[in-house]
Amino acid sequence: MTKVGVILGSGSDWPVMEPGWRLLEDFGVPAEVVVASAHRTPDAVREFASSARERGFGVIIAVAGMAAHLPGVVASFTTLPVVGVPASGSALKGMDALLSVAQMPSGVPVGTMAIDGGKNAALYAVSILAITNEELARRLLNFRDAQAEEVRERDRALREKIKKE
Ligand code: RP5
Repeated sequence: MTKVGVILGSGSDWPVMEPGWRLLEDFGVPAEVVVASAHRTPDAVREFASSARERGFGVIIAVAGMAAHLPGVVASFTTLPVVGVPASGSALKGMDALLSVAQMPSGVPVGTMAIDGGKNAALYAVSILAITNEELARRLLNFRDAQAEEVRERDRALREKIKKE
């Protein structure tokens, strides 16, 4: 199956991506994670991104905080879809990363997730792969059904609690 590549600007970004990583595991999507910084180890970023397509990746999730040039730099080295996740661990609480991920120059797009949106990034990656994978599309529908049932259950529980009070 086509793989998802996850690139973190720092090991400290892992908690942002961990829920998404678990989700990829639950969906049975093969994924690889690498820590590579656009500023501290730019050669590693270039190597990972420029060879990603030929190594079987179909989409790349790039997580970074602060200036967050990482998703843009990754996108400059590949034509695979790149999903950027701004991380909140800065004095500006991720607003800096959000703006720099979203404001890419025309011609080199990066899909921008919410601040700390690692789980949605994983779901988005799965939905990209599901375009050509019916089994994954079926799992996405099951996920939505389970999610809806959870909301209905909370609705029932809250109404029940209020009635008793
Ligand atoms: C960014 O700087 C990283 O993506 C991380 O979010 C932030 C802090 O990195 P560390 O100093 O924790 O390595 O480049």
